[in-house]
Amino acid sequence: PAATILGYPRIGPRRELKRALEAYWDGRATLGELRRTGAELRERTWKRLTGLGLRTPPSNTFSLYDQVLDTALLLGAVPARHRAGTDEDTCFAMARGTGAAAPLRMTKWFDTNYHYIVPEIGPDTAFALHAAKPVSEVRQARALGLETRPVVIGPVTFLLLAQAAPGSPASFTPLDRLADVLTAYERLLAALAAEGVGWVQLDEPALVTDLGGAELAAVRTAYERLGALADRPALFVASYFGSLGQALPVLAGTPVEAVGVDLVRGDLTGVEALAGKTVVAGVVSGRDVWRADRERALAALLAVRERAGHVVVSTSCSLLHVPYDLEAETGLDPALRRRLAFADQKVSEVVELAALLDSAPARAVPAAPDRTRAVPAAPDRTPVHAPDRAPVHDPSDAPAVAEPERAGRSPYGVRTAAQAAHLGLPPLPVTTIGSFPQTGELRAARAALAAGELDEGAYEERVRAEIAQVIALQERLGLDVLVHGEPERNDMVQYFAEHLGGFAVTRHGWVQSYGSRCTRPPILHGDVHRPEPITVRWTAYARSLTDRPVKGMLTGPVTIVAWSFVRDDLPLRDVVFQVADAVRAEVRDLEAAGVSVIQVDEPALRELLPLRRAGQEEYLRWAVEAYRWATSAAGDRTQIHTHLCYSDADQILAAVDALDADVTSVESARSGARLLGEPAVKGFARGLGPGVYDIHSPRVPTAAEAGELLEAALRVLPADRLWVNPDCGLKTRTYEQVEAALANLVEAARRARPPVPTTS
Ligand code: THG
Ligand code: ZN
Repeated sequence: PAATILGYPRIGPRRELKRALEAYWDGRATLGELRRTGAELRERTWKRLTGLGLRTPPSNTFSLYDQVLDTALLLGAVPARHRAGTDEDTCFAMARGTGAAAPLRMTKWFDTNYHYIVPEIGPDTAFALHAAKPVSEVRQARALGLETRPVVIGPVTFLLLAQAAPGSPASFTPLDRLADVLTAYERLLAALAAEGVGWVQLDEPALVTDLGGAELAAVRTAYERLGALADRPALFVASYFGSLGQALPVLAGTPVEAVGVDLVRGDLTGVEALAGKTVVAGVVSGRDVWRADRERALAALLAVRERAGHVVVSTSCSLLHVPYDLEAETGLDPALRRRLAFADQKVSEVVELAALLDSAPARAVPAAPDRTRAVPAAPDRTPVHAPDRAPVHDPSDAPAVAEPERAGRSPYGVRTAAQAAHLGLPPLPVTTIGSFPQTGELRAARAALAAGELDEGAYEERVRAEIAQVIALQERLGLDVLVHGEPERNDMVQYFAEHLGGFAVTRHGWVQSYGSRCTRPPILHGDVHRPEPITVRWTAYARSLTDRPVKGMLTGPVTIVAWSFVRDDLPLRDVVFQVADAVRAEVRDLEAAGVSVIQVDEPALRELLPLRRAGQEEYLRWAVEAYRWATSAAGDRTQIHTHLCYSDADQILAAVDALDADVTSVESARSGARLLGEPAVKGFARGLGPGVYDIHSPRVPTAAEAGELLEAALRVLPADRLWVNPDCGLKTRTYEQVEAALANLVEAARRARPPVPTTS
């Protein structure tokens, strides 16, 4: 049968698109140059994919910023405030804002570390097809002699991911506009048919979440209407990140020609309903970097063929979430390397599996029930690893998962008294989230160290000098709890991975996070252990420079795991607890070094939340337990802080309270009123620092603005539990902005503090 993939990375194997975008945004390159880079990357991708054996590679998987944003542009769903002279400038205005217009919101793409731009749809949004991008990609490929399959986000997922435009009536939801959106999709299909396109892929990952009756009805309406079009390409509806569940029989009842199912995270339930259609079977994971287990994959493919008939072999989702090419990683341990597959290797796996399936005898497999077991039901729990992978887990040094220590810390009320006596902080203490601006000089020093051009000692001196400056700055500004500024860290997860056993890091393994921003997710491949303390010497050095408390800065176990590629031969929970053990040891060492405030961040707590409600409670239970295990080594006097990045933190605030951290800082500068209005905030029983400085913007808040947010917070929270801090780390800001903003925060806190009876 045929082989295909649902999508491919687009930032460029050497992040060529990142460079081109940032050059264009900074005015260092023309739009023509940016367009040329895009065209080169697309050409390279198609040639590569056909070279690896795909007959009809996907097109329109390229994006200058984000595929959901591209779909909004395609459908004409552009807020008036963002319209600009060119399509590209309109796109960037929506994504990044302009001097005059706030950008659209950005949020996580399902349970990945990719972020999409949230379209704004209102009752008056004037949909109008603007098919230039997919059409021109089809033409560009054809000029190279290649036929492609354009990929577009499907109408149901598009509307479910959109938010109601500001000013929409309370009863309005974007799905109310389904009929109008479908008219635009009909025109798109007609336009692609006129180009001679054979197949179109409509991505519907939202169908793997819990859908209600209205959503399922929308699926039926959408695909009956699009399927009924007389002159159209064949329709391939791709689902991914889980099982279709109730949406499967609904899709099966529509005239679409092909349905994509994720057989890595999902299973075979109900596939027989797809008999008569093509089943695009996602058996090669697009979410990890492990080689596929051929036998399991082949068994799943045979089962699909047996039950449904016509099969195409595919990846479980787009390869957007994995790095380009393992060949670029020459520094990896060969034993580990043999277990790995990046995007290009996964394309080859799909092609090879298709050939294997072709040569497999038609009825070689016993009937159904047994076969389903070949495909894991609970994807992130069940081993699907390659057969030659070394056994890595030694049960004898299993972490203390079974009985999380509870005796360690007294209840919050008891601890606060001990901490108040020990720390002697004023009400409304001012602090920061941890990182200070990363100067170009510092990045250059780290690059020089990696390249062997700077020795360890000189680098260490450089970092110490930076710490000393950051401490002096915070003392001068009058902050109450200081940080060392994290000049030694590249990325908060990469840094810990570099210092823990059981992880490998890559040189070129960049994966897009949003827009031009990428991360290099570490590879957690073995049992995690901490050979020696990681952060203690930097924090201890910072402490030696000041009499004020210095906060130790750690990343929490869930976040370290969520932002890494994780071994799949152990339950995720066990892996998280192994990391929690390492964090716990670090907490203990920091405390022993005299550090009395320790922040353990868990910004990805929400990210690993299962997409369907069924598994959410259990997940939150063990995720919270792992955090408490990591932090409960601290004594009562040691104040534990945590930080969560996203404004939708209110959705899981109950779980956040259960983390039992003494102080939690959250993003709220952009959405302060909304967050503070949440009942969960009123009920929040511990210290809270709602961000009063939006660090995602270059703007410096005035003391009056910060003061207003503090006054609003004081109406919901008592002064002895309220902290004053920015929204997030200061890494991406300049010192000029940070200095001015922090001075205003200190001023606002001083004004808002209740008058203190004078004693001296
Ligand atoms: N680290 C990791 N994942 C993350 C975040 C993070 N996911 C969510 C959130 N923060 C937002 N994502 C990013 C990702 C990357 C960057 C900023 C926010 C970024 N990256 C640098 C770049 O692309 O130029 C490279 C960083 C590096 O040198 O490692 O700025 O903080 N893992
Ligand atoms: Zn943050």
